[in-house]
Amino acid sequence: MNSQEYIEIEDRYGAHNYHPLDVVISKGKGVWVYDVEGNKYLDCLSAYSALNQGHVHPAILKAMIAQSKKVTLTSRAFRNDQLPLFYKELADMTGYEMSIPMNSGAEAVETALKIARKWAYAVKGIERYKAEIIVANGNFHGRTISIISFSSEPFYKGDFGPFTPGFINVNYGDVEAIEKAINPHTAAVMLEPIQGEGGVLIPPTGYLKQVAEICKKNNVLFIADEIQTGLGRTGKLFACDHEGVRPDMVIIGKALSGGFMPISAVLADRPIMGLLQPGEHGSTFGGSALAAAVGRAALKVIRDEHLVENAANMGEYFMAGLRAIPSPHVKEIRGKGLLIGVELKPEAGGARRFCEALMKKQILAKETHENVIRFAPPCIIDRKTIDWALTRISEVLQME
Ligand code: IF1
Repeated sequence: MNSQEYIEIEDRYGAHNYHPLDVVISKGKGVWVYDVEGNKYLDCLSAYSALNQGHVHPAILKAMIAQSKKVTLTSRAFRNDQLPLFYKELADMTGYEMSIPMNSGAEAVETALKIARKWAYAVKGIERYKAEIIVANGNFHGRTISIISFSSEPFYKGDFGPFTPGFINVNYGDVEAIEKAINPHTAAVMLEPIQGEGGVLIPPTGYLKQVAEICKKNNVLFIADEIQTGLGRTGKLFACDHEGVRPDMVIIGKALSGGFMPISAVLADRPIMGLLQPGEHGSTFGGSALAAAVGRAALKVIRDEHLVENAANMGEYFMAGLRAIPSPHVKEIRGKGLLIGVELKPEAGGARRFCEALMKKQILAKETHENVIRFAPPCIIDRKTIDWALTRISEVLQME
């Protein structure tokens, strides 16, 4: 079958909740993907940062196959011999004493919110069911009903109420707004250190640090959603590390499996994570033997291949190259590590047409919002490949 035939079947039988570029990928290797006609493309999205280790990383593949032959799922009713080592290796790598494994990012976000509410009642002594959690406008934390309840994007939310109460929205990047919103009922502040979906929005320097300090002063938990920014993407293990901030809870996902399966987790120290009692929260697949083995391998690749350092170096190189392009369309280029947004001028005609033009030149990138092209290749990318990409991106950014 050719691409067009696959697309027709997909459009006929699948829900239309996406508007993908019309490329039908049948193979991936490292930073490259191949469509069913055999055309080769550079992946500059990395499945929204789930592929920091690159497509089908051989070491993760090996671990996945080996574990699949032994045991995949025991459920958490029994123990398995992989999960303890996954816990331990996560703790060693991140410095958090404990973690809880989930599957999707949204599930891990829900988990962190539940823990924060429990902490509010059990530790802080907030009146039952009065806990508030402060979040930012422009956030993206997932698609569940509770999470979209505090989305500020009408399109994600509009048709799906009634909503979950207990969330307060403030403007992203505004320290005072958080200070003002905090009251005796405040349990937590939850933020993305960089808003990915928001358009790769980097808050003012010092924002995260000041928010963390305000939280500490007011006995409020600071929760960082590092699902997209974490595990090396921004040139540090966590984006919060850029400001030396250590949140009370960190949510990770995406690259925790290197793209092989949904694996997420919440990290925290014992006084917080230790609050969960048997039966209060769980998941059939979260922490499965297979997920734990794959997660271990994914973490090992980040360590062994120095992906954090490579993201920092290659990010700097990529961004300098982008800045050197004399484009009439570019308004701003911003980013940290290999999470880069190229914001186009409103009159450029939208980022979508540029992404389509890039696709014709074998580069897959995705627009976010109307006017931002996001470049986030796998963190294994090298200079030579970036040079190859820059030549093509340069042509596209200079088109009519
Ligand atoms: C979609 C966006 C990215 C996330 C952060 C939690 C989640 C995500 C910071 C939920 C997920 C994804 C999901 C995907 C598109 C994508 C996305 F453009 F929508 F915002 F990456 F930028 N926190 N992000 O970025 O994780 O439950 O999906 O595993 O929903 O279309 P999930």
